[in-house]
Formats: sequence, structure tokens, C-alpha cells
Amino acid sequence: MEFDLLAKDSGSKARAGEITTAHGKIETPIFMPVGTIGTVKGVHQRELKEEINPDIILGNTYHLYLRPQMEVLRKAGGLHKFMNWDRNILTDSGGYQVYSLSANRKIKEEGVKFKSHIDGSYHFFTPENVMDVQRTIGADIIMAFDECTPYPCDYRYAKRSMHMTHRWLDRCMNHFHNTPPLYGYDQTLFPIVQGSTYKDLRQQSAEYIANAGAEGNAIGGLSVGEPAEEMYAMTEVVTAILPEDKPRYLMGVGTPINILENIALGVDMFDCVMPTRNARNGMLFTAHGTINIKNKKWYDDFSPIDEMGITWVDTEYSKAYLKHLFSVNEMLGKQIATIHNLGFYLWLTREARKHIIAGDFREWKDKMVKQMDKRL
Ligand code: PRF
Repeated sequence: MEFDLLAKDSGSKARAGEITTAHGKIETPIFMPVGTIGTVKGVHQRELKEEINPDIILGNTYHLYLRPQMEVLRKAGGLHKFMNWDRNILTDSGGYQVYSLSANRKIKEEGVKFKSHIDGSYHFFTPENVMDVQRTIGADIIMAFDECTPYPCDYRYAKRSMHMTHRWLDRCMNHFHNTPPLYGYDQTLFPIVQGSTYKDLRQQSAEYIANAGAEGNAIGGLSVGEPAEEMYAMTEVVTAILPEDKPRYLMGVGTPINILENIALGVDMFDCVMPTRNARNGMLFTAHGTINIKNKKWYDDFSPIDEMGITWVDTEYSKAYLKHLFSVNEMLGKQIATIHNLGFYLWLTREARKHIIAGDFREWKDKMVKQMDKRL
């Protein structure tokens, strides 16, 4: 993997760059649509590629390991081939889904024992076998196995957990470098900074992760319920320490406003279920604020969904029609809303990139944050 830093904003710490892997280029800042279980929910590959057009999407080790399971993915020749996606894929390690989804998980030094949320069967994830699973899935960027602490989290627990995440990182890196890729192209491993909302722990963790010398680095443990200001404060501490010449990925963030604020603090990559999950509940993000399309007020509004939107659904369908689809619970409504929201998130990070390169990111960001902070 290569990373070229192309431009830096003068009014903030925002950067524009380009990552290159075996599956092509990723222009940063980037929002990566979440395709948890081998599909960006409700979106055909044709619309994903031609309308939303992301350079990279996300998959989840935890979900893919449980279904369709590794035998199928190995026989398919990896996830790219299985889902017919020839651009980049990043997989999360399961070090988050295990904590948020499975019941009865037991965290020990050796690894995490957990109960499947699908059929109640027991499984054991270790830093080593999570590397094996991510080799089998074949994502271009894979994540270290970590513990994402909850919020709030007492200092002693956060500190102990952070040190365990660091030891797990060493085991991940050892194992990763001692196993070959399965499908003829290189993969790269990103370590994850933890440390809850404690500045000194975040500094320590960022230093440890920076010293690991990976090709890119991630920030975990944020956007877990803490106030936005606390998240920004932690991002700022960490990006000041992580190497400038490597991409930085803030995991599971966030709202359009969170994304712009974190870009301003030097983050390059984002993922979040918000645009897809909220779309299925009728919430649309736009440059002028959010829309709850289920609201009565839209029932006779025949204007396009989003006149400024970049996808074809934005102008092809009206708000009144989309409200109707949600009222009668037709699946097309969820699909249209998903395409719109992903189109908007990708537009937003592309636009941020343009403004970083043009040198007026800060002014544009401040204007957008005000504009988007409304309910229409
Ligand atoms: N760790 C991992 N995945 C994650 C997180 C984390 O801390 C988060 C936190 N917002 C989202 N996804 N492995």
C-alpha cells in the first residue's frame, strides 16, 4: 500500500491524499460505505459503482465469519469475487461487533469467547485467528483485534484494556507477517488506538501505535456515547502523534458534521452505519439539514428528494412519493433513501477534498456545519 499526501489545509489540520492498493486508488478524505455482511444493504453493485462510486467499502469479520463462513469465502476466492466488487475492501476485526452484538462474551488475555447472535453457538476469537479470518476474506486493509471500551469507562479499566489491546496488536502483527496472503495480492494491517476519553491514555496509545510502524493507523473507542466535544478532543490528541505520512482512520464516525470536524483535525478515513441504517428508518441527510421523510408535512411536496443530490434517485423521485413508499412500507423506499444518503456522504467527503486542495476548507467547513445542523 502507498499513501501520497497531496495537500494540507492552512486553516486546519485537514489533508488530502491518495492511497494506492492492488485494487486501485482511494482518494482521501473518504467515507467508506458499510457492507457488513457482504452487501451494502439494499444497493445493487451497479448503483454502488456508478452512482455512489466509492473507492472502498467495508466488511465485518464477525458477521462474515458467522455467515456465510470461511469455507464459502475460501472457495469463492475471497470476498471481492464473492460479491463481485473489484475495488478496495476494508474489514473490521470483530473487536467491536463481539462487544456490541454477542451475548455472554468473556474477554481474557488469550482472546474473546462469545456466543453467536444468530444461533447461540460458542466461538473464540484471538488476535491470531482473526488475522487468519481476514486473510481468508481477503480485504485490502484489515484491522487489528482490539477491545473497544464502553462510555463511560473508569480509568483503571481503560488503562488495563488499552495495554491488552497493545499486546494483542503485537500478536496480530507477528501472526500477520508470518502468514501469506491467499489470493495473490498484498493486504495491509492497521493498528487501532484506544484509551477511552483519557488524554494521557490516548497519548500513550497513539505513541505505541505510531511506533508499530504500520502503513496506516486507526482510532477506535470513540463515538460510543461520549459528547461530540470529548470525541474531538481525543481525535486532536491522537492525530498530533500519529505519523503524518500515513492515513488515519476514525472508526465508526459519524454524522456529516462529525465527519467534517474530524477531517479538520487530520482524519482521512471514516465509516459508519448511519447513512444506511438511518435511511431505512426514513432519515435523509442533505446539505441543508436532515429530513424525516415519514413526517406528514411531506405528503404533498412534489419537489425532488434533493435538488442538489448527485444520484439519479434524487431528482427522479419526489419527496411525496418517497413519503408514500415509507407509509406503505415498500422496500423501494428504503432503497431510494439508502442510495440518496450514501450519495450525499460521498459527495460531502469529495467536496471536502476539493476544498482542502483549493485551500479554503476551513471556511467551507464552518459554513456547512451551520447549514447541516437543521431539521427540515
Ligand atoms: N474498534 C473496532 N471497530 C470499531 C470501533 C473500535 O473501537 C469503533 C468505535 N467507534 C467502531 N468500529 N475494531
